[in-house]
Amino acid sequence: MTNIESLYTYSTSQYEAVDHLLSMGVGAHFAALIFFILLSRFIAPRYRTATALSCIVMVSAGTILYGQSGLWENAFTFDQTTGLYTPADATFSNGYRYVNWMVTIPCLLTQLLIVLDIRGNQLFRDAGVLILLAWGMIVTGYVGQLYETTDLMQLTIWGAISTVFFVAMNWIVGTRIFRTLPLMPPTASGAMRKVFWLMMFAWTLYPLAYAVPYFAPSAGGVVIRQALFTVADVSSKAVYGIMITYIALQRSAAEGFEPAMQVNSLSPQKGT
Ligand code: RET
Repeated sequence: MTNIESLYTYSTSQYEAVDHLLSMGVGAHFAALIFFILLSRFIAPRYRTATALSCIVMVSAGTILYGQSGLWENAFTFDQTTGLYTPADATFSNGYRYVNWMVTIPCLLTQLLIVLDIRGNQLFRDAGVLILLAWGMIVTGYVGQLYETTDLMQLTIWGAISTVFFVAMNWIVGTRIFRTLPLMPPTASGAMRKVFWLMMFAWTLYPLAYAVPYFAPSAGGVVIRQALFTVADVSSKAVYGIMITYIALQRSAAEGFEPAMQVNSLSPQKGT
């Protein structure tokens, strides 16, 4: 057993709260996927990759959350005599999330650089450095969470190393955003500033969820942890993607992009 989730018994409301949070996460990501697909034709090709990356993130995160809810349902059985959900043979693990971030975080970082209009070699270099820092953060965090039920010292050490990567990554993200703001159309720069603060808020919820075994090693703590994960997921991926797409739309409009007109065969053509 590697995660504290598998240690406790849950009241029906605690068990259901987690189950419902995970299902809500699945729904939010697939709903946002439709939104991104529908809006992509209104975005100039120069920025469209940003929205396409959101589609990848939605499918990847939505799928992992679907897996998490199945895992949760299999990991506990209802005990008629006590009225509680007790651990079954299968164990629940948050580790799948960490591995999934290896895919989603590079997409989130790259789409940011694209709407900042960082291009060519600069895009390659910035994305490369950010992705390596993100992977360093994830791998060390993944190793740390393996110890959360056995050795809190290891959890601390790996968490601290992971945080060094996290801070370095945020520093670069912040400098890129604030350096580019004056060059952006005014309609987009306000939203970009909000994107920065949304990232700082949402991304910080993940280390808080990691630290739950310190401050609330209990069934209630597990509910708090899964709630933190869900708020973090919906805001760092779906809401963030909507804001990135909004910026891409504003930049497209500012550069005079118009989506191809629909031909309506029933209305009379001009000049006839
Ligand atoms: C870990 C380990 C403890 C220290 C820190 C962490 C940071 C995790 C972050 C995750 C972000 C995930 C996102 C996923 C999107 O799909 C690894 C929990 C600092 C920042 C944005």
